Amino acid sequence: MKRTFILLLSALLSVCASTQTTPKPYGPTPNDNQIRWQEMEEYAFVHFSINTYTDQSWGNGDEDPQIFNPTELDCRQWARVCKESGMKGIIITAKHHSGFCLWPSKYTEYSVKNCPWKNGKGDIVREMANACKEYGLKLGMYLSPWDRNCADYGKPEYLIYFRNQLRELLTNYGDIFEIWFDGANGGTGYYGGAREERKIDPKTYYDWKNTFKLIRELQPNIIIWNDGGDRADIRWVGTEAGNVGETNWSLMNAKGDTPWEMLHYGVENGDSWVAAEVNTSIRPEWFYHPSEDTKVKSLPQLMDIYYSSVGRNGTLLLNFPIDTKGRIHENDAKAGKEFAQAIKEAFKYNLVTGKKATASNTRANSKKFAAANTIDNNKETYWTTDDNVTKASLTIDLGKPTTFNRFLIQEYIRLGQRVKSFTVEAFSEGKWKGIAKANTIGYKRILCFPSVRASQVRLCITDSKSCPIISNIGIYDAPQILTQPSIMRDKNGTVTIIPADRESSIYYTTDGTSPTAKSNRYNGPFPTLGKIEIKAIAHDTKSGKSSPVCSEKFDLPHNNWKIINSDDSDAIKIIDGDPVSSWHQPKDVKMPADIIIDLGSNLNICGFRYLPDPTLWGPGIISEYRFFVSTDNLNWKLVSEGEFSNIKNNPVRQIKTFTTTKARYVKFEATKNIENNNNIGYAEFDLITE
Ligand code: FUL
Repeated sequence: MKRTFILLLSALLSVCASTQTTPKPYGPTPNDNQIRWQEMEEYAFVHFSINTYTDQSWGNGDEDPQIFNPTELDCRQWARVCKESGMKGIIITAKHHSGFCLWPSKYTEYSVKNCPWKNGKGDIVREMANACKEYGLKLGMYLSPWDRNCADYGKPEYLIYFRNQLRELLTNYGDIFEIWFDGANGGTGYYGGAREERKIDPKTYYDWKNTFKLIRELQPNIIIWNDGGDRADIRWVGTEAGNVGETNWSLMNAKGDTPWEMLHYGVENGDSWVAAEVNTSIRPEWFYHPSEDTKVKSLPQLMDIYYSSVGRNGTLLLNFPIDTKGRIHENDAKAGKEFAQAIKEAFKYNLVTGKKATASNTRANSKKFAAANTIDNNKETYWTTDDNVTKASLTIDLGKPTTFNRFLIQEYIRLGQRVKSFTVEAFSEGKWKGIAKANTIGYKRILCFPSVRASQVRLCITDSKSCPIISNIGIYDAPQILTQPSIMRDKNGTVTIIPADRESSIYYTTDGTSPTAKSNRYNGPFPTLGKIEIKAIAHDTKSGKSSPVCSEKFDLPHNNWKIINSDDSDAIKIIDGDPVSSWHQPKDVKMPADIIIDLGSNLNICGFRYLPDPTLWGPGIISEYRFFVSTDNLNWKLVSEGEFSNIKNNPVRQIKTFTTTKARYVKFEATKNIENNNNIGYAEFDLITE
């Protein structure tokens, strides 16, 4: 009896002792929904709407539902492709800015109800939900708050409509893991025939507080994405290019504005847990455009995005556009599959498996907090130090000289994000050498560096808000992936191919065929004439490996072009073929502002391309334009006008086409920019000729 009592007492005491030594949470911590979401790491977007059929980035709300007619729509193919691309869920654009609904909403006629597809009896959201279930994927909804079709948009009544649609989407399609409210809000549109501009205050108009309440009632496990108004569960990272800051705190402040820096880097001492979601498209644009079939991101580009999102404490939301047939294009499917395989390959074998880990300090000298917990393949155990220790090191003995080029580390975020800076060192040839350093860790951090051969690896936490808590460490030797070169053609037709690294050789073709190591070897810039397609690869003779193919189609060179309404000699930068150089209209020029180009002779023109200035600050990106042609520089004909819809968030090359017309002079008129001021910039301007 006495023995049992003593045993019980000592068991109780040891439980108390270990609970006493468990670190207390530091600062804001994620809730279960946020943790579940973060652990998904990668999930997909599918963009599909009425504007898929007009080749535009956004619909205006007046497109006829009759044009929406996918002949081979197959949501199971979308799910299969996403699954094979490593995605854990799919967020579907149930309603984009046009207001066109992919489900037969009871509250509008502007939906699949009135299109030829399945004689108006179909429901794409339902087919998506079923396909996700079949493939073991989670389902998410994109419901654009902005609705360019709805007559009530801008009025208080719209909120009832918006919430009714939310209710439909969040009750009829099973569990929804994430809801996405885009930040583009208010502007011109059809609005039931009013065809006007309607402005709203995105912070107040949607009464986010009560809208969020409704959402959580309907779907208690959901994650809410919202880049304006009330702070939601996760945040946008301020760019659609596919990266978050190298320093990335999962914290924000619950109130106040969110300038770009906060979105991109988080807020070190923020009062709320709002982790980062990196959204980007597998092509330059979000919706399907046939002209981008050759612009699908290459494997090196996708890997770079992976390391700059998941590898920097973010999740990756990767978009697959749906084509006019209703399928993900084969090029995108192929790229997605290669991407998933490359990630698998890179992290196939963790070199720390079965090795020994020791630390400079272990909390209460307890096994429960020992260094070995970082390499035990169990995310619930961790290494931590005594409370007052904010600098500490952990060494992994690899047993023998081992080659590696990736270091992966995870904090136990349930107790907060703590580490402010750390370094990684390698022991080789009898001494320690620094190989990488960074600031934040968070849920997951992956550091990439040139291959190192070493027998020991040391993690040094150099600063932490409180005792560091590390749950997992991985060391990997990822296979080399060659990056493709980039191709440029100048004003006079001279082609330059720029390698991404100094070691590999470049091979190219000019006849549209795929280059191999037997094609022309690039030895320097070469002249070309007329319209041409150049394809190039980088090739490493040692490994025999080649990069993906880079391909560029060029229209006529600009030899005889002259900008005739500016004396500034720098204006030529608009047509010099170099996407990095840019030119801005002089400060005193006000909207609308023109550039007029003399083409030297009459050409058959059927479109133009505009690349905005790529610099981050004050780029003067044109968002609305008019485009005129003339044969005599006196009489001008307007051949195209409109908006560059999503150019603010995604400043990629814009393409506009129109019926072929003969002209010697062209006038590109900027009527509005994204900053609503008179800053007017251009990186490149080009024509599409017949
Ligand atoms: C943007 C939208 O305007 C785009 O069309 C796209 O849906 C993207 C994900 O968000 O801001």
